Amino acid sequence: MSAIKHDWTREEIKEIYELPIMELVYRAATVHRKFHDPNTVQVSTLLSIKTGGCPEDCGYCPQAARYHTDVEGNDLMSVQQVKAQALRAKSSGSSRVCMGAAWRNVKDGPEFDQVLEMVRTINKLDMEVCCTLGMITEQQAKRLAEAGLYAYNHNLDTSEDYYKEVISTRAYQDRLDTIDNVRKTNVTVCSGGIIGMGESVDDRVGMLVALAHLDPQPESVPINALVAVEGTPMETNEPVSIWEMVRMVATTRIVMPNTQVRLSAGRTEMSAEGQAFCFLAGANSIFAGDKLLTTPNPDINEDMELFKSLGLNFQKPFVKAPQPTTVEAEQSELEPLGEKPKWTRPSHKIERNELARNKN
Ligand code: SAM
Ligand code: DTB
Ligand code: SF4
Repeated sequence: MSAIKHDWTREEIKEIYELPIMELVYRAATVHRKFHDPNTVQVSTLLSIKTGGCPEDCGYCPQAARYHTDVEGNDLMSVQQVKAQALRAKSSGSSRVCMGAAWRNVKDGPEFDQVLEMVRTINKLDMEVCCTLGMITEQQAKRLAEAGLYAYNHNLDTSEDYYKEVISTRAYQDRLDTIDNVRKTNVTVCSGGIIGMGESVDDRVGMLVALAHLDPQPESVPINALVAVEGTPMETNEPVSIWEMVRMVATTRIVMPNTQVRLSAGRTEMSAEGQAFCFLAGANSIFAGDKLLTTPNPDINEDMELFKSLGLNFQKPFVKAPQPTTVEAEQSELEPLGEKPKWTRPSHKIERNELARNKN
């Protein structure tokens, strides 16, 4: 149906990733211009609607309860609090609100019903709504779609091989299955990963192969630089250099030409020039707001200044896909099935995760 290439090989992607930077950026910028307006950037505001206390062992994450970080666990935010934050985000130019919950997976019940109400509320503000709530079943994806969800974020994070060295409480296939469940609805897919976790270039390439082979490819691909948080197993990881970020962004742009490549975590460590290089290399969206989920992000005035200096425009909502309609809870035809999905729990030992857990 589409002319998008999906059958990228590891060799082809690695060859692109390792091009001299000037050649790489030129090629990426050329693809970028064919598929997108290079002066427009989509802005999402992140909102941590349920922070901390997560049962998973993701080695990068400050919200995993087992590690000794300063993150304080909170209960699920109220719909009114979320609405107020969404209005603030809208007034500062955001076209999308992305709500994150420190959950392993979604469970049917009052908390999920409250999230569905948040989705309805934000969609009615004419903003795109994204959720990142962990693993979801097909029925849960359908209920989110019915409420008016625009996008679901679920990252592959890294290659299938390296994933086993980062997380032991779930498997790569669970990530792919959740993305597949989202694909059974009209909700768009946001899936990307993190660099700087100690992975090799081959792992970065492996992740891009997995994402590029999805058909359709994700509408949005976040590229995060690890935020090394004290107390997590990756607390002492070396920061990634701006050139690694540029390479990753440019390669993503070339192999997924139609997607919005999101310059995600790690922007506080980048200069304005570094970020401009990433936009030139094909990044065309960012997360805005003083905070990501629990870690700092450039403040909105800084981003406004950056957009002004670079002559960038804010992308309006619903230019890439139409606004979903919201079905009210009382009119819903979808029952919670009360499923007990069999998400995997490989439970192999990851030494650095164990060390961080047992540290006092
Ligand atoms: N609990 C849900 C899940 O894991 O799918 C949703 C929230 S989770 C925090 C969303 C994503 O944030 C992760 O998949 C990971 O890519 C990113 N992330 C988490 N901690 C990070 C860190 N320290 N640095 C960079 N990215 C991070
Ligand atoms: C994504 O890829 N990055 C965002 C969003 N999706 C949910 C989250 C980044 C989190 C960084 C660590 C933190 O602030 O807790
Ligand atoms: Fe939990 Fe998500 Fe953090 Fe993993 S990334 S520990 S699932 S909040």
